[in-house]
Amino acid sequence: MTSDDHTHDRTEEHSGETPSEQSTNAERVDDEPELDSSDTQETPQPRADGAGEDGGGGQPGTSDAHEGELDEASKDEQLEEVRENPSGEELTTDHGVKVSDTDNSLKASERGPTLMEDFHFREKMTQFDHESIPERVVHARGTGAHGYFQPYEDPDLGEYDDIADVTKAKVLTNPDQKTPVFVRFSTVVGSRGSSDTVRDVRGFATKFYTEDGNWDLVGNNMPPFFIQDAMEFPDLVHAIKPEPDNAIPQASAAHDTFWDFASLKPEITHMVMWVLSGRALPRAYRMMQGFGVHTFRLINDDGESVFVKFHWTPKLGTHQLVWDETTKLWGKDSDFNRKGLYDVIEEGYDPEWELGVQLFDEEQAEEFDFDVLDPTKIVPETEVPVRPIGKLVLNETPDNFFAETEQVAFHPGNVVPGIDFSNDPLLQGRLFSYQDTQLNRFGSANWDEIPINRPLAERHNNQRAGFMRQEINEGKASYKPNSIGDDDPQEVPEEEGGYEHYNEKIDGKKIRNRSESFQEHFDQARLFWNSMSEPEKQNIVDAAHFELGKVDRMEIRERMVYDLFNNVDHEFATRVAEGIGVEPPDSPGDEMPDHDREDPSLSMENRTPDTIETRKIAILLDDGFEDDHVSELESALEDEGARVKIISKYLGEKSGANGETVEADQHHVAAASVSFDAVVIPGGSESVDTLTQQGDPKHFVAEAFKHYKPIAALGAGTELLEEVELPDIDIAGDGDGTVTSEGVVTSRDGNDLDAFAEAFVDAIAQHRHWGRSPEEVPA
Ligand code: HDE
Repeated sequence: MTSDDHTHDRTEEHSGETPSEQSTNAERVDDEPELDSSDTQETPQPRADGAGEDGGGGQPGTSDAHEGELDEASKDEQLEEVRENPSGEELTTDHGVKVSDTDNSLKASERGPTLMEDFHFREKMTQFDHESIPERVVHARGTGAHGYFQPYEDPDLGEYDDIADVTKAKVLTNPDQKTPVFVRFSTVVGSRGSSDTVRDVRGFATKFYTEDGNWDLVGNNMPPFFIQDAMEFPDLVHAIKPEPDNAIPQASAAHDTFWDFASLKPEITHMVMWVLSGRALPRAYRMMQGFGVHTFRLINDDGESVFVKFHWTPKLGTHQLVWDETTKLWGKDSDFNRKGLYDVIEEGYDPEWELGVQLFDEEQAEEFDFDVLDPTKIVPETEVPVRPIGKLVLNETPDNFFAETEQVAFHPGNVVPGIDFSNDPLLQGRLFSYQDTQLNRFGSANWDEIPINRPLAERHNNQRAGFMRQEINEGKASYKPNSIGDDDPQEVPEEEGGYEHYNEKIDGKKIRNRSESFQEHFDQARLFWNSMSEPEKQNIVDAAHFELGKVDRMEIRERMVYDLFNNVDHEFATRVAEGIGVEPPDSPGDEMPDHDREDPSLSMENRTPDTIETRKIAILLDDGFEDDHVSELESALEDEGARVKIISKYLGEKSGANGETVEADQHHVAAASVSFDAVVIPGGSESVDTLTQQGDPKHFVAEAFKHYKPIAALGAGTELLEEVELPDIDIAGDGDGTVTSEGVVTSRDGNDLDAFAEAFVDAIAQHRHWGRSPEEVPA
């Protein structure tokens, strides 16, 4: 479905009209002029309670007074009021004057100078000159999607058997309610035009448009953070961003200033382990976990509180790319993650995550050997299990990137009754920073009036003015207390839904210091290392070789090895040292924790559900391919939810040996193995002969092998694999049937296609085959 089709579908679904039949605000002006003096752009909405003239009311362009039940479609309906669709319309200026010529400026004679009175030229150019707004200082590059969140009907919540006991947040407890959401995923360090697949943390920010106001859960794809106090954030970001003298490198931590900062900040060690791991190279946004990071509070109707950590778990599993693959993607498919999300939703697959909570009370928190207010620590799942409470589904791409994805503005301070903050000093600092950063990006405190940020819940207050104010607030009284407007809008007691902060008792002296309970930095870094499989450990070591190998100053590399890594694990420090010219340490560091604890939930290898849904599979062929191999394998893979693309030297129709034809979706100039999850070489001697004479197909297979991806070959296709020479891999011979060897599935006779397809689907579900030794493969 094209994006146009998509837009039309949605419009029809909600209004029963096609866009050109509708009378939106923008179009009404262009329609046949049946205007009269009372025709306003928006009919003011009466207050829900029917109160007098001083109480809020309608808001031009976008109503936020959502009357009646809120449902999955509510945000879309609200946005519909500001959608503009030019199809079939006449060109006008911003002020509605029809334009006769938009190619030629108004000149004094044919070859003369342009005239100042050309209002159309001035308006067009002014708009263009002002098209950019400041990019986000961090998380500049991203993509977004609409969807909904719905609590499960029957949450399996263990000792807290009903989450309504611990929170009054309806968004988390009412299974009959689908709350609309907008989610934005992002990289952190790179600027807006950087590559998607850099080694970096990923943002996972969700705006819930709840009936009680907006709740923003602004999280990351890794559960700890780099630093403990918001005061350090500008230093962290200055260190990791391009260096100030030459603005190099872009979107990378691999340079002296970041590792200089890191080597002097032992609190960063735990997060650095995550960033060196495959977590920093997500295969897709839809295959990535999300975390609220901080400890938050849930509050129930009685004002009681429990601590909570939020977890998003993707239905498709948590999967990674490998480093060599990511660097090739920078050039060949630099929108890999952004396009991946857009494409699957447009193709009709709706990515899904489960929201889980870890709940623990103050007494339990006291028992942990870390402080739950310290954001460099996680609450291990071995201590507190994650309890699933609902699902997030993303099912609509935005209509306009700027209006929605660029202008969406998150703020961790947006909470609703039932959800509250903890005293985590990082979270506390964020509560200031996000409002402040939006003022910089939008130049106005009215950023909340932009349609994508506007709540669905009603809002009424005495704010009236400021740059780009959209609402026309009626009445004289814009202050409280007032008598001339019945003292409206009225405050709301807590029992009736007014937000009350948790009544925490605080008693202490003002102090600029770091708590004693924040001083241990290596225990959980070691837990992470212990929990990795050997290939995951090797990935971390390789990443450290790259990152620290880019650091010019020896003393920085030494500090990382001796002061940080050697306090995590001696063997790890030794393996890193060997690759970066640092003398390996003699013995473990003094602060290395004495434990061998593991938490299986930390390894991505334990997050691989048995599914191949949305994986992209390449079939390489040319004229003379074995018809059955292609048609049967293609339908077997598509039945399992995979997306299959035919790749050949040139685009166009390809003929099978038995007369069937297929259309090549991509040609070798544009297609690369790094954009796919697996590759198939079907039989057919003529097709395989052609492929064998070309470099591209052989390179495709060798590179897929190097990146540990599943490979399948049938009949003569097996000869191509033999030619590529895949080390230590068994290829099927005559009479062997289907042979699977480290994710390489082959059958020389190609007879039992059902069994073959099943073996290949299994290999794809495993994602990557780490048992291979691809070092000597030259791809
Ligand atoms: Fe952010 N962060 N952050 N951050 N952050 C921003 O806000 C900040 C932190 C996160 O898709 C900025 O609107 C401070 C943790 C995401 O629009 C800014 C501190 C976590 C996004 C800001 C942190 C995050 C941001 C930049 C330390 C995970 C992108 C533009 C105290 C829990 C949201 C903007 C989007 C964006 C400040 C730490 C996640 C400058 C001061 C921890 C996902 O306000």
